[in-house]
Formats: sequence, structure tokens, C-alpha cells
Amino acid sequence: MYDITEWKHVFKLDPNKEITDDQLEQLCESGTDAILIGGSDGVTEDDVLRLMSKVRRFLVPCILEVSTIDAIVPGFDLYFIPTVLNSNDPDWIVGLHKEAMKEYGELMSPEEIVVEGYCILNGDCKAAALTNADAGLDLEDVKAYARMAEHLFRLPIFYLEYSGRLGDAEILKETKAVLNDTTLFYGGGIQDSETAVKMAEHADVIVVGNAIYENFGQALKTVKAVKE
Ligand code: 1GP
Repeated sequence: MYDITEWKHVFKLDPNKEITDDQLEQLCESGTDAILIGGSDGVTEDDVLRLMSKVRRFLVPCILEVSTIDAIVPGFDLYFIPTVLNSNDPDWIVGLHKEAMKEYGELMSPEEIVVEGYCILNGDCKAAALTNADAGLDLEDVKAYARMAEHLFRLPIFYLEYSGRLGDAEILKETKAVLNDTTLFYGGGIQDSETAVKMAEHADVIVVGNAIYENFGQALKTVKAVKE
């Protein structure tokens, strides 16, 4: 029903940050392929529920990116489950996933679950600290993780995460070159149309997060920029 291989653009909303109803409407009706709800800290069930019910008024697919077992809310179109491939902490690779399955495994429909193989490359971002990610990777390491995601684990998504700063377009390009079936997501530091186009040249899907809260007008323009 949802074909992520057709997507180009996603907005990531942080349930811990403020957004007006008017802004939310503009994002949902912007033509973006999906609204992803997720954050690295302070994510509560109440905030997730509140944001989901507002996004639900629009037709755009609404997805929860699960980052804590305490805030899994039913009613989303899809659930994206990150596994941080370059984490040094097994909890973030398979441990929390096992706990989630223990608690909710019976209730979950497999067709609603999409696993994202994360590779975090900005060592200064919150996600890197939280997951104890080994962000000091060179290009060959990143390509190896990409191949692992596609050929060993057959993950639907490989996510290059630079959260908070613009990444290396060359790494993105080389990573894309080793992927065929796995969809390449890129997120980090996209602030305007220009940076969106630059990263969308190589990524299958770009994710725009912080810019929504820092420069709303420019964030909104990233949709048209990559879809035209
Ligand atoms: C964060 O990849 C997303 O998980 C988007 O990054 O917030 O820097 O846009 P930014």
C-alpha cells in the first residue's frame, strides 16, 4: 500500500518541539511523501498521540519512527524501526527491538513494520551520543554497512544520518552506487532548496527535520525543489 521506493521527500517532526496548526497543515499538504514522527529525546506517548491525531486529518502517510518503547502508539500507517548498524551498543542494534517484540510482538502487523538500517556519521549529534555510534567511518566502511544492509540483512532502508549538519555528498553518491534494492534515505542539515537538491541528487529520499523549526519557509520549499 505504501511504496517507499517511490518516495523522494519526507518531513521528520519532533513530538518534543512546538509547531502551529497552520504550519502543520502546510507541511501535510505540501506534497511531501510522508510525515515521520520521531525524535532522540523527550519523546512521550502523549506528545506522539497529540501530533499523530493532528497529522491524521490529512491524507499524507503518517509514520512513527520508534525510538523508545514507552511511546509506541497504535494508529500510524507504518512503523519505522531503526537499527543502528554502527552502534557500539547491542541495545541499539537488536536489544531494544527484542524488548519491544516481547511486549508488543503479538499486536504488531508485520506489514506495518519497516526496518531502517541507520549509519550515523555526525559524531556530534544527539543520536550518535545516545546510541554510542562509531561515527568516525571512512567511505569503505560506509559502503560495507550499505552492502550489509542490502545483501546480508535485506533491509528495506539504509539511512545515512548526519542529523544537524550537512553531510558529504560524495559519500552519499558512492553509497548510492552500491545499493540496488535497498532505499537510501539521507537526513541532516538540509535547510533550503539548494541543499535539498544537492542531497536528493544521490539519495532516494531526503529527510528534512530541524529546518522546520528553524526556518519554516525554506523547509517548506524543499518539497517542490526535489519533486520538480
Ligand atoms: C534527523 O535525519 C533527520 O533524524 C534530519 O536531520 O534535523 O538535520 O534536518 P536534520
